[in-house]
Amino acid sequence: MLKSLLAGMGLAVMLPAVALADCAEVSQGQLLISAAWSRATIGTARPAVFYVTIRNNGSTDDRLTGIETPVAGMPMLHETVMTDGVASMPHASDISIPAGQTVSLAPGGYHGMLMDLEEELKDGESFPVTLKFENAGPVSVETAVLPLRAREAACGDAP
Ligand SMILES: [Cu+2]
Repeated sequence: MLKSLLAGMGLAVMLPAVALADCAEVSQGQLLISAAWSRATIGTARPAVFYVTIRNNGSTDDRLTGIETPVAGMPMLHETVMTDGVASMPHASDISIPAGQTVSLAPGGYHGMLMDLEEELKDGESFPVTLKFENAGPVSVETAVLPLRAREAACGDAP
């Protein structure tokens, strides 16, 4: 919130570049998308992850119906489900973003799975992901690549 305030005042240049890359906020319609991040990969054989925080400030429910990115041939939405202590990741056809609520794609829950990776993701780099919303339409967000063992976005003030 502080960052968007500063950006609005034209003071964004005073913030460290790293913080901006990791914690870009994009608003479209009633949605605020923030803290998009992924993890570095070793080669391209295994899929990469995509995590993000979506805040719905409106009075109408929305729905995330898919994601697209130039770094992966088949990006998908997944859910993490525990059954008898065994985790599985079924495909999620869409993710509900209820009015007035914040939904996070995060480790252990809903997440993006970037299948058919086109390039290795390197720590410190970033890449664009387009989120497709039923009501708000497509929204692109710059996604920070964090180290292999990262467990959360590197921004302290994620909603
Ligand atoms: Cu998955």
